Amino acid sequence: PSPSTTVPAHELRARFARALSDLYGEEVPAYTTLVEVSQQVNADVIAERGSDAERLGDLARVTAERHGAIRVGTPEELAQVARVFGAVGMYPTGFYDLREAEPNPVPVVSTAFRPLDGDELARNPFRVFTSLLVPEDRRFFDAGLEDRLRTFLAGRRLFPDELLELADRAEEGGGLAPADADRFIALATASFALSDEPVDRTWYAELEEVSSVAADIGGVTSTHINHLTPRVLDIDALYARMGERGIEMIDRIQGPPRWDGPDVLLRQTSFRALSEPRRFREADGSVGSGTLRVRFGEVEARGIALTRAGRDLYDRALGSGEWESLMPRTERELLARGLAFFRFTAVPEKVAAPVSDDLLTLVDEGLLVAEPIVYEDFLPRSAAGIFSSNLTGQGSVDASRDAAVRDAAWMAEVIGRTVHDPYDLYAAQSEASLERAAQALGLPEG
Ligand code: OOG
Ligand code: NI
Repeated sequence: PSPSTTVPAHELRARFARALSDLYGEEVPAYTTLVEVSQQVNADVIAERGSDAERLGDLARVTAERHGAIRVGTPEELAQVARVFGAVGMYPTGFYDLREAEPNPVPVVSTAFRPLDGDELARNPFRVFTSLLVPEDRRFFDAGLEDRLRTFLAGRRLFPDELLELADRAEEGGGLAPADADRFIALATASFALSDEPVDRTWYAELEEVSSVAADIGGVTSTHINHLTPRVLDIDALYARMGERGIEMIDRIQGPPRWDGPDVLLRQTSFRALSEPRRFREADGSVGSGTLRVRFGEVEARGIALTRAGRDLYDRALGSGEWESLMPRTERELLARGLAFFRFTAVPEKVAAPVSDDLLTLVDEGLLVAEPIVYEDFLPRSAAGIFSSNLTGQGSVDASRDAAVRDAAWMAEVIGRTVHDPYDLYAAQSEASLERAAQALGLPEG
């Protein structure tokens, strides 16, 4: 196709996000309530606080913003997911080992597929938290169950060949011709719909004994989006309003506490998974009906991205319960102590010789404006909390048995793609802005 008729990756991504949101709204009506209440809260916050409320993302972006979550069973399936998301400009970023999460270990390792750079995020910030089952982890599964899981998973196909071929073509060409784009969106969206294929009741129940996440992944023949999360500017207000609407939320907001200092990282909460009718294959071969509770709605508020040092401090502050006394109360202190990431712009009108070579002095003198870079990723402890608050049982874990070593390098190897390091992405964004600003101020390199 000629470039002018190509639907570019960012437009495919925006359409894909909208199509999934429409689908999930039909499947889980409480999600639609969540989106409505989020939009009301956002409008109220802007009315009250003005453009200051948009410091971490303008209203257009925040309104369109969603993250979803899916769960798959094998590295091959994860590699296919990577092709589908690659077509819409979403790439694996970050590695989360939820098997290590205390007090709620989950037998998965995860990454998030998301746009990498600021311009792409601004166009459409869709991201999908994607978890991969680890059946070889002996703390959860014995060798016999691992074998049967592998056989079951090897026999299913999550994505039709036509979808994967279109995905590859889109990623190679940076987009698709309009008719192919329509087909791609339809096939991709359908792949994440809840299937009405009967669930084998005995098999599902056996897996549920070990972990209900294992059952949701390995007990059915397809994958499905299990929540979709709008972004909100005041999550405490949202939490209260959902309660007023009669929707039962989990008992807390995950992540940092509410306070009057800077918003950092990510705060999340969710409503409990709803009971949904599903068809079951019974032991005698007949098909009956029943319900499963796996899909839920979640909402999040995003804050500034922390550096590694900032993240260490965050973990200590949260773990010790000394949040108020350990965390800096101002963005300026976060910057001064190198705890958070900022984007810099120059104000050349303010230049008066001599120009300092100290970053903080430049900011204090108004020659540089420092704006927070928003956190685009996830938090393993919150993720495990979100998983577990929606599980039916606690499952069984034998901590004395062998874990399989899994890390970002392993994941990159099995999917044949780079797993991007979030810290590197934020640092690159910050450094690039600083270089441009330094040039505009006529400062020497470095
Ligand atoms: C993923 C849970 C984690 C988040 O926002 O931290 C998550 C899942 O339930 O599959 O989505
Ligand atoms: Ni989530």
